Amino acid sequence: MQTPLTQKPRHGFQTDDPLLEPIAEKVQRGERLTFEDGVTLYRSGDILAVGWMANLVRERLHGDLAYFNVNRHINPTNVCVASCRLCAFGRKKGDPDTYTMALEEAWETAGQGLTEAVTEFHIVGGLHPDLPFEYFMELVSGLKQRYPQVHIKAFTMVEVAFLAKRGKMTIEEALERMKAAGVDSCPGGGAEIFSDRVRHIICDHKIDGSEWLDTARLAHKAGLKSNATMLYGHIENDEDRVDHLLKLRAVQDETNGFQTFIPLSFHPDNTALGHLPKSTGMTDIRQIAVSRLMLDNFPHIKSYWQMVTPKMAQISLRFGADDIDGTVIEEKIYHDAGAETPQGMRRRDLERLITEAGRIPFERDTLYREVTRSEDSFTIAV
Ligand code: V47
Repeated sequence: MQTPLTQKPRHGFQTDDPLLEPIAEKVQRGERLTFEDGVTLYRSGDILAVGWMANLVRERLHGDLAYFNVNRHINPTNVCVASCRLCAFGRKKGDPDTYTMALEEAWETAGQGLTEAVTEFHIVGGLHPDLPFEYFMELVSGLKQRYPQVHIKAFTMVEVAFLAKRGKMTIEEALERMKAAGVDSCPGGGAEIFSDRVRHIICDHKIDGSEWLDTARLAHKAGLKSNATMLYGHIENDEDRVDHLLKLRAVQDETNGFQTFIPLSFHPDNTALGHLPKSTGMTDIRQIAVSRLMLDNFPHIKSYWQMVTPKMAQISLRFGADDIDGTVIEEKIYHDAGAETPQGMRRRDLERLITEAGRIPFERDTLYREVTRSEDSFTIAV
C-alpha cells in the first residue's frame, strides 16, 4: 500500500541572507539552479533557510515518506592496485593484512544476513590485480543461485572499468556479462570528486571523472540503474562540489539512470590524508540540502547513517534527504577509516529513527518498490 502524501500548512520562506531570496523564488517555482546558485548555497550563513528550501523539494517529491532497506554489504577483497590516498581499506598485494574471500566463503557470509530477510546484497571491493573476471561472475551467479529473491547491487563504475580491462573486453561487453551473471544494479562509489586537480591528489590511479561518467552512461544504456556518490570534506572547494553535482545532473538529463545520490563524508583515520580534520555536522547537513536543491532530476537523496551517524541521518530527513540506507550488517570501508558508528542496525532501529523525525518509514527494495513482511519472509509490490 502506498502511504498518502501529507499536506501541511507551510510557513513562508524567511532568511537573513538576501543572496538566498532569488534562489528561493526559483525553488518555489520549480526552476533549475545554476552553478553560481550552488556556490551561494554552500557559502550562505543561513543554514535553516537552505534547509527549508531543500525540505520543500523533498516533501514535493516524497511527502513524509522516508525510505530504508534491509541489506548486507559484501567486500570480497581488500587487495587493491589503486593506493588511493583517501582510502584506509585497500591493501597492496603481499601486505600482511590482506584478505580475499574464497567463493564458498562469500556465498556463506551472504547467507548470515538473511535473519531479517535481506532484500539486497551490496558488493564493492578492491581492484585485485590477479583475480580473473570469472571470479566476480561466479561470485554473483553463485549468490543468485542460492538467494534468487535478493537484488544484487554490485561493482562501482571504477570496478566495472577495471574488470573490463582485466577480462580484455569492452565496458559494454563487461556490463552484459555482469547482467547475465545476475547483477541487477550498480552502487554509486568511486565518483569521489570529478575535478582533475583534486582527483590527482586523493585517488590518482583510478579512472578519471569523465571515464566514471562515461561508464555510468554505458551502464544506464545497458538497462542497469545505478547510484552516484560524492566524497566531500577533504581538499575540495565549493566550486569543485558544485561542478561534481552539475556533471551528474547533466548525465541524468541524458539517461535518467541514476536513482539515488549519496554524499559521503571523508573519514581521514588510517588514510594518507590522516592530518585532515573530520567533517562537522554543519557540513554534513548542508551537503545533503545543497545536493537536494541542485540535483533536481535525481529522485532520491540518501543520508547514509553509517557515514554521518544515525543522529545526523535522522536530522537530514528534515533537510532534504528521503533515504537513510539500510541495515548493512557488516561495514568495512569506513570503519577502517575511523567511523565510530555501529557496523549494522536492525529494521526496528531504522524505523524508530524515521518515526521520531516525524516521517513515515517505508521499507523499499533497491528499486524503491514497497517491501511487505510477514515473519522473516517478504513480498515486493510490482
Ligand atoms: O568509492 C572510501 C568511499 C566508497 C573512504 O550506492 C570513503 O547505495 C569516506 O560505493 N572516507 C564506496 N569515504 C562505498 C559506496 C557506497 C556506500 C553506500 C551506499 C552506496 C550505494 C555506495 O566509499 C568509495 C569511496 O568514495 N570511501 N574510503 C574514507 N576514508
